[in-house]
Amino acid sequence: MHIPNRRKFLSRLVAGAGLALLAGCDKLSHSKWFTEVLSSGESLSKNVHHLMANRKSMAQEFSEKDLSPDFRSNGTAMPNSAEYQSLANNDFADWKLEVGGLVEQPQTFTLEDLQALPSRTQITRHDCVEGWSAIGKWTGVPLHEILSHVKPLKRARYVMFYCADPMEDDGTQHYYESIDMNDAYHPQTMLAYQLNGKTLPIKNGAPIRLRVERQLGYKHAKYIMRIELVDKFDQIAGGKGGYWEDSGYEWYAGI
Ligand SMILES: Nc1nc2c(c(=O)[nH]1)N[C@H]1C(S)=C(S)[C@@H](COP(=O)(O)O)O[C@H]1N2
Ligand SMILES: [Mo]
Repeated sequence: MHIPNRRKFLSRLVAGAGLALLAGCDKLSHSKWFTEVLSSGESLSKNVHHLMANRKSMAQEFSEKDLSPDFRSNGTAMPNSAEYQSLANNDFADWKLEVGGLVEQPQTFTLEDLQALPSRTQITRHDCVEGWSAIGKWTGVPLHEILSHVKPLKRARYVMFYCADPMEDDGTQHYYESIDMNDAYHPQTMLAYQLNGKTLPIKNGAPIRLRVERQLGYKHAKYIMRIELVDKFDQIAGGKGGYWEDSGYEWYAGI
């Protein structure tokens, strides 16, 4: 059988990509040409294609008419912390987001800084494991914009989000979450500062909350105070990468 060169090239490329992917290498999936090769669908082994397509796929987006009349709050509705409440009393003018860890250029961003960066708006469905869903319109700064400013080191594998709300009365354990670099660079992953065209309400995570659309509700960290890039999280808090994960929820809550 005659196999054109391009086909040969592609099948070798894809075989390699499959291995890289299984080895946890995210580099290829961030490159534009690779995504284009993938979407050509040419010569792809079914398994690799399935795996990659799922990890690159967009969550469904809806239209204004689908919006839920009220986007309910779940979990914390007002962080029980003096620091947070004084920031809130001043409309978060003094709030600063620290982004550090395994990056070349740690940086802090004010809310104004974040709002000055390119923004994105999307209407998506939020699914909570407690059995409710809501459709909301989110506006925010794509996380990849932030990452392009701080420049993650090659060994960074996860993005940690540390939140303002204490989860125990003694104030030691705060809500936190983590995602991998694949979700971090996904076009729909954002730090949202608006819900349904208005300033994000406190009950939904002001001043910013994560939207990571292909994942269940508990991954969408609200009240984010600090972001840290790490290569592992087994030494952080309960070691499972998130507040609910530490008590048994799946770390990977996506498709
Ligand atoms: N900081 C923080 N983030 C959080 C939570 C929380 O209690 N604290 N609850 C999570 C859960 S279980 C869900 S379903 C969503 C709820 O978001 P909402 O309050 O905007 O509905 O936020 C998630 N992020
Ligand atoms: Mo949830």
